[in-house]
Amino acid sequence: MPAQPEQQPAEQRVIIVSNRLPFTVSRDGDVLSFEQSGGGLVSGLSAWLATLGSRRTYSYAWIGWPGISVPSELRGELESVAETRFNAHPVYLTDEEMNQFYQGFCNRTIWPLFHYFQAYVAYDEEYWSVYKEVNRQFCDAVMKVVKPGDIVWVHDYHLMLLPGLLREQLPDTPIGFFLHIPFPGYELFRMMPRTWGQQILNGLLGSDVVGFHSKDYTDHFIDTVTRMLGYKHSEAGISVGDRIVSAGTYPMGIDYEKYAQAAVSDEVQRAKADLKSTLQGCRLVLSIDRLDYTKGIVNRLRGYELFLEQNPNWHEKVVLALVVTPSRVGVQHYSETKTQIETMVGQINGEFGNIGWVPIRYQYAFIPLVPLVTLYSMGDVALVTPLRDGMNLISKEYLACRTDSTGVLVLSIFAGAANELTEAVQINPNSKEEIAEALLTALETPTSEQIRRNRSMQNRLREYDVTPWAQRFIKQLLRSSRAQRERHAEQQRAHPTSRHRLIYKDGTFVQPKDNEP
Ligand code: GDG
Repeated sequence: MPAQPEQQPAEQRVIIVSNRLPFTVSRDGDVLSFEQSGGGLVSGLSAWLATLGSRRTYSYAWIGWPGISVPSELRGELESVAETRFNAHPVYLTDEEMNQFYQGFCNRTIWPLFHYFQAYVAYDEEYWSVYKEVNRQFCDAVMKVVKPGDIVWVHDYHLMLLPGLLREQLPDTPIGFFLHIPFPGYELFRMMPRTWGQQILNGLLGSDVVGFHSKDYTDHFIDTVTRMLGYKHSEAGISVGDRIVSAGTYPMGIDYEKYAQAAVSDEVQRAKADLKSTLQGCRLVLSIDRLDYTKGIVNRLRGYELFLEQNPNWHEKVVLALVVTPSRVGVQHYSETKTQIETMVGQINGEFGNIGWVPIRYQYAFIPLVPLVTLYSMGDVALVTPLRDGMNLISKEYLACRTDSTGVLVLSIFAGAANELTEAVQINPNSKEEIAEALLTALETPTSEQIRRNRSMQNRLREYDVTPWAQRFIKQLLRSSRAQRERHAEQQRAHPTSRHRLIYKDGTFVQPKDNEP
C-alpha cells in the first residue's frame, strides 16, 4: 500500500544548534550588551534564515553558547533579549567547562586531528568526559525548545555526539548534521582512542543526513564508518539497523550579493581612495585569516620572502597586507604561531624594506566589514594558502568583491574551495617555491586572462550561494526523514511484533530489549 501523504505542520521551524550563538554578549557590572557576531557560519546562515522569515510557513530558532559565563541573576534578561532579538536560546557553560570542552577537546583534540596536525593532538580523558557532558547539556537545551514538526540542524565538530543523543528521545524528528571542517581519512581518525571514535561516529549517525564540504570528506566518513563500526553502505546510504543515514557533499557558498554590493558602496569607494594613496602605486597582495596554524600563514610568508629574494625588480612595487584575526586566545599552538608570524614579518621588513617602502603591512585585529571589503576589492592578488581547510570562505568573498572581475586568486590545493575554484592558480602550500612562483605568475597575468578566469568562478559562486546550499541540505533532510518514517510504518504493518529499530544508548546503537519501548 502506498504511504499516505503526511500532514504538513502549519509552520515548519528550523532549529539551528551550534557552539556559538549568532551574537556576542559582553557584561559591564550588571549591564549586558549584545552584538551580532560576524563569523562565516553566522553571516552565511543569517542570509538564508532571512529568506525563511519572508516565507509564511518557515521560522527558526538558534541554540548555542552566548560567549561568556552569565551569573544566574542576569540570565532572565539575557534569555528575554536573546529570544526577542535573535530567536535564540542560550546554553550556559561554566568557565571550567569551556576550558575542557572548547579549548580542550574541540581545539586541542578534534581540530588538530581533523586538520592532519597529529603532533599537536592532546588525548585527555578529562577533555573527553567534559565533551560528552557538554553535548548532553546541548541535548537538554534542544529538548526544552523542540516541538513536533520542527527540523533540527546541528553544526560542526563541537557537537558530534548531539544527533545521537537527540535521536534517543526524538525517533521521528528530522535531524541533520553539517561538518564545517575536513573529515580526515580512516588512518588519521583511528589515531584517537577507539571508544571515542566509535561514539563520535555513532553520535553523527543519529542524524538523517550528515553533510560535508567536499566529496573527499564524505568518502572518508563512509569509509571510516564501514571499517570501524561494520555498518553497510549502499547507494541509498549507511544502514544503521533499519535506519538509513544519508552522507552527502554540500559545498557551502557565501552571501554573494552582500559582498558584491558592499564593494560598490560609497563607504568602500572612499576607503579605496585612501588606501590607494597609502600604497603609492604599489601592487597589493592580500593575506587575511583567523590566527590559526592550519591557515598556512607562516608558509605564505616564506613564499613571499623567496619571491622578494628572487625578484628584486618587484621591490618597492608590491606590498603584502597581512591581516590576522585573533582566535582561540589561550591555546598554546596559537600563541606560538602568532610569535612565529611576527618574527617573520620583522625579519622580512628588516631585510628587504627601506625608509620609504615596507614590504609587509601587518595588522593583528578583527576588522569591520568596510575595511575588509576595501582590501578584497583593492587586492591585485589574494594569497590563500591553508595547509588544510574545510572550505575557506575568504577565497570566495575575495572573488565576490571583484566587481570588475580583475584580480588573481592563489589557492591551496588543501582548501575544500579548491574543488570549485578550479580557475584559481592552485599551489601546494608546503612548497615555498610554488608560492613564490605563483605570486609572480599572478602579478604578471594579463587583465583579459584575469577576467576570463574570474567570471567563470564568479558565475558559479553567485548561482550557488549560501541560500541554495542551505535549501539543498534541508530538502535532502526532509526527504530522508520522510523515507525513514515511511519505512518504519511499512515494517510495522508487515511485522507488527518485530523490532527493527535500533535505539541509541550510551554512545552506540543497540537492539532494544523486549521490555523497552
Ligand atoms: C570554518 C572552517 C569553512 C575573518 N577575519 C575577519 C572576518 N573574517 C570572516 C571572513 C569569513 C570567516 O570569518 C572565515 O571563514 P573561513 O572559511 O575562511 O574560515 P574559518 O573561520 O576557519 O571557518 C572553514 C567555514 O568554517 C565555513 O564552513 O569554510 O574551512 O575552518 O567569512 O570574512 N570578518 C571581518 N573581519 C575580520 O577581520 N569582518
